[in-house]
Amino acid sequence: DISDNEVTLLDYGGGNVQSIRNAIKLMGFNIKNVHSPKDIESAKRLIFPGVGAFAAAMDVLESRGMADPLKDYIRQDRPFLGICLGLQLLFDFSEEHGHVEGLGLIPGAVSRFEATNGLRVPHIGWNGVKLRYPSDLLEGVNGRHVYFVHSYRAVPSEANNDWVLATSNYGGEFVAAVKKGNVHAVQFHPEKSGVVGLDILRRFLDGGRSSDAERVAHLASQHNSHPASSLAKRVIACLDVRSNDAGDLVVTKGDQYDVREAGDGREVRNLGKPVELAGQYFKDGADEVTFLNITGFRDFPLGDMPMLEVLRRASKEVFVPLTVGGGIRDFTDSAGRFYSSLEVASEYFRSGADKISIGSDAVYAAEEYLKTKVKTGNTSLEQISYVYGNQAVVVSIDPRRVYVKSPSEVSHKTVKCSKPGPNGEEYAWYQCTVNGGREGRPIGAYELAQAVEALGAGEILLNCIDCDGQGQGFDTDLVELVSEAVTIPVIASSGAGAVEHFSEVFNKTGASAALAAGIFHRKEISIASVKEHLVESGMEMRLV
Ligand code: 1PR
Repeated sequence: DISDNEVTLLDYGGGNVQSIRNAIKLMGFNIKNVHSPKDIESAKRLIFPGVGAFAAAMDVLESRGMADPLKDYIRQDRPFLGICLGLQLLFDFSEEHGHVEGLGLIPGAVSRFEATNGLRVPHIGWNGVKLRYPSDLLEGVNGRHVYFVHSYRAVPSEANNDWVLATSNYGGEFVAAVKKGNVHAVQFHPEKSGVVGLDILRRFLDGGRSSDAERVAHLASQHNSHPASSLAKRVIACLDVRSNDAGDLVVTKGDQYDVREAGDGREVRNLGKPVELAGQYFKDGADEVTFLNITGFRDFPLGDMPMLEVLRRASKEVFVPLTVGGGIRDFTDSAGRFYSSLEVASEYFRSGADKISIGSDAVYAAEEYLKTKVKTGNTSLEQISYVYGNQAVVVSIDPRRVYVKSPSEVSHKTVKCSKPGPNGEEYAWYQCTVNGGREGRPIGAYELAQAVEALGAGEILLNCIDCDGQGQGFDTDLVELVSEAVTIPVIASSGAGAVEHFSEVFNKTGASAALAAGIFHRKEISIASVKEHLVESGMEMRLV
């Protein structure tokens, strides 16, 4: 039977589904794409990875005549796995963009998480799942962490009781998985939930057809259980990538953003190969991996094919979320061809990124927005967020500390410093920079964070030039300042040198994640030891 290792994928072109493709291929399955309603009718197994906005997805399904065949397929109780929006669309309606009708197979509404009482929205990260009754497909996730990224969710009710298989908690109980017969759908991303998630796909795909599938089954059965009942803090490994002087793409690491060795040659520091390191960090238990193409501001990334190749290869072995940044902006090449920032981002997504990160261009967008108070919809940030959803758009901030004697000296929001400045200054503001810290701009980190949230950022990657590579700890003054400015999640970055720095930043600030580079590259501290320390400090972490 030729369809024995074939799965039909309903990809309506709404966004970044490369990860699910990679995960399916890892299981030894071939993908048959849905081009017409007939492909749904003839499917043997159907995976529906919904991405993007609810209304846009329903529009596409209806305009291509796919909504009815999809409903029929599900009503006939044929093997189906919906993911994320692929779960939400089964419900009656969504409140995303007003009131939009869904497929109406499951009673209930899909509504937004409320960003009250410190709840950060989108809900991004590893949360625990609780099964209501045993299930072959999802047995392995019960009481474990899986990866979620969404702002809307369905809630369990009397009316949909017979569908709800599993729930999670984020400011209240929400639907994590539904099931009826052979029809399953999950709110989380199995393809980005490490071995636990891959094992769900393997089970859906008849146990898989590859040695990788066997390995997944083996590893999944070995997982010992740790308490998983809420959103875990994330530990992120970051790889700053650029070409060295010989033209090879290497992982480098700066000292306050200077990535060249001291001494005469001043070579670019080389800490390893990007794909190899990313694969290692995945195995070591990194909750996410971030690539920053740090010379992207001057070398156009679509001209930089090696970087895209790195991404393609890394995304075939890293089954936790991959974020990629650097060089996302409009660009005209030497032949006069114009590339929009959306095209650059789309190429990153196609190559395997789950989230993209914008640095310099977001600073210009924020400055303009604060000046005019008008959202033009034309900035890279707004356009990418509109098409891919704000949960896929990270803004990376590169601020530098500027001490002042009194807050009244500047119009930017200041903090009272934990440690006074060199001349006894008690306050500081954080000046945003562009082009890898080379140029300071007249905007503070607090103001920038608020502006980019308004323009559609779903998360903030908060670096600090003063702390970068120093190993003296995160700048908790800065992290708390920015955490207070926004309701989207904040990733603290720069300065990790000891496991205690991670507990410090989580205890003193509202950070949802902490990112480090140098200590992991130099193998001074393992990701596992960071997590063990955090568990001992009483925090819920995803352990592998
Ligand atoms: O402006 O959109 O092209 O994006 C450029 C991206 O590259 C930005 O995200 C910017 O932060 C990054 N970048 C540019 N230059 C550098 C540099 O180091 N010279 N790297 C750079 C940023 C900071 C972190 C680092 C942490 C943790 N590096 O990514 O990984 O500070 O380091 P540590 O744990 O060793 O202290 P655009």
